[in-house]
Amino acid sequence: MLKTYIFSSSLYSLDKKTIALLLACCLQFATVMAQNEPRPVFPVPTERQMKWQETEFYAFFHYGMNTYTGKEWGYGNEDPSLFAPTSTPDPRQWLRLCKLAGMKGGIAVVKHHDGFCLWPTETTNHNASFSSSPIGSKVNIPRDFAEAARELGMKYGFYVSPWDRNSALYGTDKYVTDVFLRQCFELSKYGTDQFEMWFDGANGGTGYYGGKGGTREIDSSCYYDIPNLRDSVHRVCPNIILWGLGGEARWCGTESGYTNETTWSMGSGLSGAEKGWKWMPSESDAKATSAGWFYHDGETTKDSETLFKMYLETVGRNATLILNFPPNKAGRLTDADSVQLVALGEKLISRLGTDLAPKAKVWASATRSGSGFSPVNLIDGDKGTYWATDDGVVAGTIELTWDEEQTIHYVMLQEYIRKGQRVKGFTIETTADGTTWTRQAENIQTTTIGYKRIIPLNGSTANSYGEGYKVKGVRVCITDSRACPLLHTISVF
Ligand code: FUL
Repeated sequence: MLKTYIFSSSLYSLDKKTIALLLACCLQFATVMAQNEPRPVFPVPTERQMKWQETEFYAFFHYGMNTYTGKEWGYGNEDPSLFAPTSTPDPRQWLRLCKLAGMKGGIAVVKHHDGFCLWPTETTNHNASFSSSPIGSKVNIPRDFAEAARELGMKYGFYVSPWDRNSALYGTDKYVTDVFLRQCFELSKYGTDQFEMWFDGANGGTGYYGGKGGTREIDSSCYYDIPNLRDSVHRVCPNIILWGLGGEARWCGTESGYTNETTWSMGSGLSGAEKGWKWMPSESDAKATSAGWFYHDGETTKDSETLFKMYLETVGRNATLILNFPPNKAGRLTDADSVQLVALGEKLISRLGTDLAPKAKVWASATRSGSGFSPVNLIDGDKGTYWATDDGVVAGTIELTWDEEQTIHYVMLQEYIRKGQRVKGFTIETTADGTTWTRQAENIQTTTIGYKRIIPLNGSTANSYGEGYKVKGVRVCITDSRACPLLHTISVF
């Protein structure tokens, strides 16, 4: 009663313009309801997590003091003069080659655990400008890397090791406020359009620590003041994802370019968790070379077929892939890297570059009532439109058929994850004659989909291309879902 009175008395006091605005809002609300838009199933990604997810495949570049000392983890006592590139490092070359391989961006290590910074920071003398090498002292990787990325239309970000084996302050609060957080902010001056900041969780304890040596134990869940860091960084770099310690995307749990066939974007580790309460999408970090993250003489580069398999086992399983190519002592990727990168790019284009779905006829066993949820949305090339079923309908079949026979190798599925990751089970069938349907890739666990799932129809990621299947139709049967399934794309290659 009281509420009604307050509402109606305040309504009388509103001018005509405001009432018109209110009515327009009500009308818009009614229209949305009429369209029967499905409710989200929580958790859902933030806008910046969506943009990050769409980056899919990007490079990692481990370059720094270790490149010259041959180590993987410097102790922190290395003389800056040891940093002596034989020619000016060329981030443009790194990124250009990775772009040819189909990558959309890259992350450069600008400070590893040895604390040596590859830009003229005010936070420590342990940085490149203190190198006595004439080339080394002029190095500024974040500046050149960001410039190159912008020029090439690629995304970029930095790896800044929270653990610092050089700093005398490491282990005290002063290290966090005066060194680590300031370094993060210094880096924002090279561009606020960064897409990811990589915060590794390693904290091996021992180090040089300004000559004091010994071990420092910290509790990484609170030591780095991550919530404060995250809020402050987002204010400056609105689209950045703080990976790892930053808590906005997770480590998939291996460093081999592999994640489980079932990968939820909630929870942790290889599979995530269907009932996880936080959106924490998976990233897989992997080496393209035979042993270390940094360049070491004598190491070899994996061949493009192996790299393609890693792509299928990460990007094709609802994770992103960050693939490491270590620049050598001249600050360049090697010729062997270049050969495999170009070959990988060619494989991605020839195997996953021509989608046959848009020229198919599409049919679904069930479609949500209201307007805008037609199965045609699955092949319209628009990630903003999707097919859906009615609330309570958690299964459905979608058929793509062609008049002419097609030779196909892969099926790619994408959920409309803005409203949550839903699908719990699906199968794929093909037909050669348009009548008899045969289940394909039965050995693959076809559970959830998420942002992207790629199924090699022969069931093998190692030897996925093969001869292909001559078909006149493909069927995707959604067998279970947390709520009505929402798919925005089906592609057939
Ligand atoms: C690890 C680090 O300790 C390695 O040196 C490397 O940087 C890798 C990507 O992350 O945890």
